[in-house]
Parts: sequence; C-alpha cells; structure tokens
Amino acid sequence: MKIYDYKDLTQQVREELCSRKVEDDNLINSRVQNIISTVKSDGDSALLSYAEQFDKVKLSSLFIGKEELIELAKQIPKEVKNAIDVAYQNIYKFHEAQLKTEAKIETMPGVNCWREARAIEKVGLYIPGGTAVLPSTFLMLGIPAKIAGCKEIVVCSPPQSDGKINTYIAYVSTLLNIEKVYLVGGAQAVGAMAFGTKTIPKVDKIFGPGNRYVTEAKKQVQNTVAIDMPAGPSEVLVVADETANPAFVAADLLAQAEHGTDSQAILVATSKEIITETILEIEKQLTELPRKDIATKAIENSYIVYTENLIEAMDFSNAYAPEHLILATEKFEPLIPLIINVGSVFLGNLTPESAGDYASGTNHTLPTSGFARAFSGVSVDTFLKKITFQHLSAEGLKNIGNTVEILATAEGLQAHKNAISIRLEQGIKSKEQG
Ligand code: HSO
Ligand code: ZN
Repeated sequence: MKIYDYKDLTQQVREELCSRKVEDDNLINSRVQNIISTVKSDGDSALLSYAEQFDKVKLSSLFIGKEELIELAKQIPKEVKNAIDVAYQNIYKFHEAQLKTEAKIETMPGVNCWREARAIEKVGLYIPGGTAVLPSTFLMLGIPAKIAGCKEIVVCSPPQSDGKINTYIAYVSTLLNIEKVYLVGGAQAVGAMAFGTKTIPKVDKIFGPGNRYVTEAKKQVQNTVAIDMPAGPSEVLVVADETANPAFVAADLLAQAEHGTDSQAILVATSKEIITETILEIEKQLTELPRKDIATKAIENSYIVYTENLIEAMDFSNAYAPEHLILATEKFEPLIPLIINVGSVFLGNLTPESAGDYASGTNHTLPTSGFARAFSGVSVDTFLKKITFQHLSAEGLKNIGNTVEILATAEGLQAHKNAISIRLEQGIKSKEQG
C-alpha cells in the first residue's frame, strides 16, 4: 500500500486519490444494451436462453414459488437461521422507527399544507449470486420495502447450477412473505424488471447491488424506471489515531478488500507506528483468508494517508466521501460534528463495519464512488413517495388570494390569476365555508 503524507498532497494528487477510476467499458456497455433490447423484444425466452448461456442451467421454470421456497428454507442450518432471525429483528426495529407522520402546517389562517407518504407500489429487488451469495442484502432491501408497505415486491436472483436458489435466500423469502423468487440474474434481470415479460412484472423502481453488468443495466434503464442509487465498487475509509488497535484496523480493511478486486480500503492515520503495525497485520491476516487473491488485488488498489491530526484526517475523509467510515479512535465523539460526506459511520475501536453489514440494524445499501456527497443509503424513505396536500378554507382563500393574483399578473399568467379571482367572486358563496 502506497503511503502519502497529507501535507505534501498537491491539489491534483488529492483529486486523483479521491477519484474512483472506473473506466467506462464500451464492451460491457454494448453487451448490456444488447441484453436489455433482447429481453425487451423476446421476453421470457430471452431470459431462459441467458440462463443457459450465463448461469449454465436449463430452467424448467423462471421462478420458484412459495411452497418450494418453504421447502428449501427448511434445509437451512439452524445456526444460520438463528443468526438471520437476530439480524432480521434488529434491521426491522431500526427501520420501523423511520416511518414518521408529519404535522399539518397552517401557513396562513385557513391555508393548510401537509405531506403524506405512500409506498411505491411495485418494487424490484436484485439479490446478487455469483462469487458471494448475499442473503444480508435481501434483508436490507426486503425489510424496508415491507415496512413501507410496497404492494408488489419482485425478487430476482441468479439460479444456481441446479436451477434452484440457495437455502439462505429461500429462508429470507419466507421471513418476508415473498410469493416468488425469479431465477434471473445480471443485466437481463434489470431489463426484465424495467420492461416486464410475460412472467416477470414490470416495476416502478429497481433496487440492489450487482456486478458491472447489473450496474450498467440500471444506468441504461433509468429513462423507464427509477433506481435506488448509482452503484460502484464497495469502499471503506478508516481514520485511526494512536488509540487504534492495528489488528482491528487491518481486519476492517481486509473485510472490505475481500468484497472484490476493485474494492478500496483506505487508511488515514495520525500515527506512524499505527501505520507500520497495520501493514504488518494486513500481511499476517491476509495469508489466512480464503479470498486472499481478491483481497490482495484490492489492497494493491488502496493506499494510506498520514496526517498530523484528526482534523486533517476528517478533511481528507470528507473529500473522499466514503461509503463507510470507521473512526478507529477512543476520541470519536468530537469528530462527529466534522463528518460531512459519508454513507454510514462506525464509531470507536469495537464497532467494525461487519456489524452494520449484517446485523446491527442500519442498512448496508449505501452510496459509493463519492455519491455520498449527495445521496443517502437505502432506508424506508427510498421505498416511499412523499405527496403534498393543501386545503384553503374561505378565510384561507381571502388571505392568500391577493398575493397569488399579484404574482400571477407579474408572470403574465392571466389564467392563473383568474383561478383565484373567480373563486373570490363566487366561491365565498359556495357551500364550503370551513
Ligand atoms: N459491505 C457491503 C455489504 C455486505 N457485506 C454484504 C457483507 N455482505 C456493502 O455495504
Ligand atoms: Zn461488507
């Protein structure tokens, strides 16, 4: 890992360190375009042939129904079932508290304005398969969708080579009371949910992480359907001072690195000893990891920044805008107000990102690639729309009428003015006097 000294960083180097260099891959873009248009024109038959081509399986059905999901779910090892149950409860508790009703505001006497939330009716959840099956992602998307009250939750996940899905995913479906899991992966799943096929319903918003094909597909269907957020490789930034534990810091950096070769694990530290010891710990812990090849490549893509104090460290973190920020210091409290750009924060030496990845309660679907400057992570809100309402009483109409007439006249919009004037003249006589 390359080490930079914060005080020597030129503006250009700083920008380079904060940029996520994911080159636009024209080959991936055109393949995805082709997959999406084939799914749009050929529907289910395209999905079956992509399953043969990409997932190496001849499917007899494009989905697994509820009864079979229940049967598959029974095969889950007890220990994993119990752990999923705990995670489910914590995630549920945390997200349930996000449902809030807002007060009605009387902006002028007789003029009432308020907002009400309504669930997005049809949502599509993409649950990745591939190198790591992620039942945790299913919890992180399915629970807020349920709490929001989405009517139809369409779930797509790539089939295993036996044409089924893994028992963990099946178990989570039963917890969420999901009717069907569609056996479709990759860009074809995104295309199917965006345009609909005979079997797969078209949805209003697509959620979920995925590989570069899935990410590119979500980008390409954005004119047709909403998406949760733009996605890039996962990343963590650890701010450490002399009170950090290098073994813990190394473990956190490696937890991020094992996600993918393009993941970034950044260390910003105020202590040279901590940096040296963390590097040694990374080398030591890396050799034991089953995914060490992936993690090694990701660590090679990553770097360390030495800063003289925590203020500089926080400044760098805000410029980088990480998906996850770990404050590996006993003195995290005064740093909280300095945090500006990040998806999710882990405070102190005993709070690893893994806790939030799986089970503490917060959501792990978070903005990457610097989008934390403008986006929030997934929450119940991401599955809702907020609709504004207003009501004018006769008194309200009288109170606001003249203001609107003047503004409409100033904008040269006579019909707008009339909509008020006609009511002021006649409406007061109408039945609604309230
Ligand atoms: N760190 C990932 C989520 C995850 N980790 C799932 C393990 N499983 C993105 O926040
Ligand atoms: Zn993770």
